[in-house]
Amino acid sequence: MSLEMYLDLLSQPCRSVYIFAKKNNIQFDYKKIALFEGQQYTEEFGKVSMLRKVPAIRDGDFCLAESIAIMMYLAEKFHTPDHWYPVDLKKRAKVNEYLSWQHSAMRIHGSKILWFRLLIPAMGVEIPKEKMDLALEDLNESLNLVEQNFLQDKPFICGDQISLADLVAIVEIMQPVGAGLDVFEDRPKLRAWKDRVRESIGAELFDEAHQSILSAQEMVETMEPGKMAPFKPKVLKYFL
Ligand SMILES: N[C@@H](CCC(=O)N[C@@H](CS)C(=O)NCC(=O)O)C(=O)O
Repeated sequence: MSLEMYLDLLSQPCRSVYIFAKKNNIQFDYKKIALFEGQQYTEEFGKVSMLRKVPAIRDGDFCLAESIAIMMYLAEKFHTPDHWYPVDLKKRAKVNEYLSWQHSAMRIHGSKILWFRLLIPAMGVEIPKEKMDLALEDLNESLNLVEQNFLQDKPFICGDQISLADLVAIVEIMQPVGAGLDVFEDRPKLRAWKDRVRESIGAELFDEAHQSILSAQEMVETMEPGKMAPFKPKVLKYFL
């Protein structure tokens, strides 16, 4: 049975897994789980992901959730080039350092901007200015840390070559871009790194994977009224 990947490319962890698999020529069956259609709640998907979140994979009778765990599994199973997830103890530890940090920092703050600027207003709720200001402050702090502490003056976060740290970082940073925020404005170093990462991944694959997030504003504008209503209580409880 072939490797199945359950994804919605609006989701940042899904884009990381998708790009990683495609870039490394890992063959898989793409199973779209449309989050705004509520497909994560189907009985069938519950058999793949006990967490009912994407990304998730099924490899034969083995199911796995969590993007980072999935990419580590794929890196080891398919022996992807060493620079992605180096075998060297200290190099791997530096990749792990970013991957451990991002969950509660870059990922959450980048994603919050997409919800605050685009998706929550589409539910008919305006975000109070002070909450938006705080969210932008958190985002900027995380961007500063990526730029000044993780990247420093190196071409990539862990040295001369792209690793899982850069891949995960860039897809997180693209999330607020989907809400129309140019996070690269006044950040030439970050922009140059983004261009290097895009080139290393391949511009075509990078752009294809980001197509749905970069058209998120259009998606919201053309959405049927009430489409987001079922998600509203959960989303507001989580974010506000
Ligand atoms: N830490 C997880 C996060 C997974 C996650 O939160 N996925 C979201 C999309 S970004 C999801 O499936 N949400 C569906 C829901 O909560 O109903 C990972 O890195 O894979």
